[in-house]
Amino acid sequence: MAQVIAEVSRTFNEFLLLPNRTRTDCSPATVDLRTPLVRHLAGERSAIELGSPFTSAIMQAVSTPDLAIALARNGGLSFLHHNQSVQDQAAAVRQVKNFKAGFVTSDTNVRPDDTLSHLVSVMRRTGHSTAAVTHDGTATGRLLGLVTSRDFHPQRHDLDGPVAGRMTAIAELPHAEADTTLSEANARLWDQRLDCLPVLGTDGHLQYLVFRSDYADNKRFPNQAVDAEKRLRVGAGVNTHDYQERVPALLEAGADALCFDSSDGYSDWQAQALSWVKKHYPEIPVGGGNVVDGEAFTFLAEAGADFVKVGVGGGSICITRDQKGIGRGQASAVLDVAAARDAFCERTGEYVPICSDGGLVHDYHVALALAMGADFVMMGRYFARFDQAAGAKLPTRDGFVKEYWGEGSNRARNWQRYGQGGQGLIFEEGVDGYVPYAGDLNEGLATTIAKLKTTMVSCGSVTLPEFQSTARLTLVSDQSFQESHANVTLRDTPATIA
Ligand code: RVP
Repeated sequence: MAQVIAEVSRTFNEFLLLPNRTRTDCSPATVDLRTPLVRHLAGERSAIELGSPFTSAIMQAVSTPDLAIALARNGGLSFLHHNQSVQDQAAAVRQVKNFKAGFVTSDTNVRPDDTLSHLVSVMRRTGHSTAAVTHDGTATGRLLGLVTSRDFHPQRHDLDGPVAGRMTAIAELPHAEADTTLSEANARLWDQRLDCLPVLGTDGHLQYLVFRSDYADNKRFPNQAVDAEKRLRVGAGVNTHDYQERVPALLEAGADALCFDSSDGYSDWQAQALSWVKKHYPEIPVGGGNVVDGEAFTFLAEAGADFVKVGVGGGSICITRDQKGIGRGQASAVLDVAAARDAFCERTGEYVPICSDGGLVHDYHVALALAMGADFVMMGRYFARFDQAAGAKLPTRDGFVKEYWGEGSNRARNWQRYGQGGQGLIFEEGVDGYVPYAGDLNEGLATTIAKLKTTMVSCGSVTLPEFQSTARLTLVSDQSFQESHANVTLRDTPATIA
């Protein structure tokens, strides 16, 4: 007869945090959201730490290079999806690794013999008013000068004349060497009262432009997740089918961490794949999952996983529970796996971080997941709402929405993630839908981080380990759940007030 686990399977909505005493040293400004990403010795620091405990889902609709850049600048990490060719995924990793904050690849470029009217049309197309004049009109050609919209006027100058006649030539143009840091470039912009500083390679070819107008933006991200060379960090999803080809290509492209991505990671396939990576590429951290109980966590940790993802069936686009009857409430899953993580650490002296993946509906669910022992969270729906995600932004009667579809939907057909036998999906495990549009990731995530910090302050914690070890949770009844919400008629609800 099957074993029935006595404990009910619970979700985040069934819990609330109790406030703890808030000390005077405890304020949002002193809260430190740093968290370990990968396996490390207990009491030591993880080789990769995130500045904030957020990762974006390994999904077509979510983790684009643009989103990875924005999230890493905010201290988190994206895992670029593997539902694309090895070459395309490696190129996406390269795009993130090549990003240099404040160093812009010029998109407005002309040749010296191009006419001013051509320049006007290029500026109109890009919306930018500074153009690089290079020998071949490309972003990386030999720089001959800069020309801006202030250098000519259609009524004063002959628009059929060449750009060279109005540009500031390279001989008179302050410029920087390739190894210039952003703070050195910014210092020159201000000291020499420049609007733009070109950065050149040794052969005089243009590499980047640094703009004074980006200065405030560059100061905005004190918490970036960067590698030893100050490049933004990025992760990549892999699967148990083509990993022997995919893993080396992703490493070559510069991925900082990999993660086996499966709707059910408690399998010999995943253990074999983890061991293969550990044997051939011991230097690259690799995570596993997804699991929902301690037994499965221990299995993957022993197989070499450097972190383990928790969650089956809770994703907002996921219908695995409806289709297969497999899954577990996310709160119960995280609590069970966190206990196994601590027991594993006690036994081996090694701490293997865990990630709560999927099913985070409200911002406060992030705090609950962390309090329950998750070291970081992974979110799909949350990030899919932002400009930087892949889905199209579409107008509706009430505003905008973004497309968001599951990896197990017919649209994504990520059969490598779902063990249905053979190459293809026999039935869908995900849906294709819309989420409310939420604008720029930087602004949305700042609000979520502000809420998380104030929750931690109410719980008397300034670090995540402190939060995890001191948080007190209570189960809520249906009645107290209802009491949690506003209990008045809201102003923007049409209603007759008696
Ligand atoms: P959510 O944040 O609730 O949108 O959930 C995202 C998670 O859902 C992903 O990280 C992944 O684990 C899971 N997922 C992705 N696609 C599907 C599916 O099609 N069923 N599920």
